[in-house]
Amino acid sequence: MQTEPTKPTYEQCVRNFFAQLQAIHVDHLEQRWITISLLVIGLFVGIMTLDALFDGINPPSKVETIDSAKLHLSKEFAEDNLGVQVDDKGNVVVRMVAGRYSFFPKHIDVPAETPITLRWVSSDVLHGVHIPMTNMSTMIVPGYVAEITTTFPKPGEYPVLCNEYCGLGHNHMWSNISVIAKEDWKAPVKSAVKGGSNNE
Ligand SMILES: [Cu+2]
Repeated sequence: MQTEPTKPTYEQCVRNFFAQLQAIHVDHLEQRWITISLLVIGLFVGIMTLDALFDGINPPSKVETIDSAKLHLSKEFAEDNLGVQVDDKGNVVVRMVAGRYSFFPKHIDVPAETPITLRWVSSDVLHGVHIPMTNMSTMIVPGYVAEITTTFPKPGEYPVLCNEYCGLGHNHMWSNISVIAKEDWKAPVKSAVKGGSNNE
């Protein structure tokens, strides 16, 4: 009489797997390179984890759409609404448009040691924005709003650079931000922040 083979348990499968793994002959030199590779991967993952936890460097997870062809007609990114504004809760919000080959407005003043929410849109093609010495580095994809909150550690002039090739004038696409001591900075007199997540 034939008996039906019993199904191996999960534990047996794991044991078999490790037994087979141990039976494989791995050359000493190979073992050394596998160890080095794993250490390098561990190092990179560790750096990324530390950056994400302590420096706020992580991929943007928010998806907010906007019609790039009608930015001038949108409430939020209309020309007179661009630049620095302070909302009712006292948060500093900066709105900027990236277009071939500049960032608009061309120059802004913001306070140091203050969390600043920067909202970017593109009026034409894919751009990028990078501000050295901060966690500010993102792509500005047409049709989407890129948002990053950053803090400028100390007063000074910070360059704003496009880091995605956007055409022949790409290398001229830069701007700058003046970071002023917190106590010397005055909020621009403007109408209250308009717009937000409802740009359509
Ligand atoms: Cu560019």
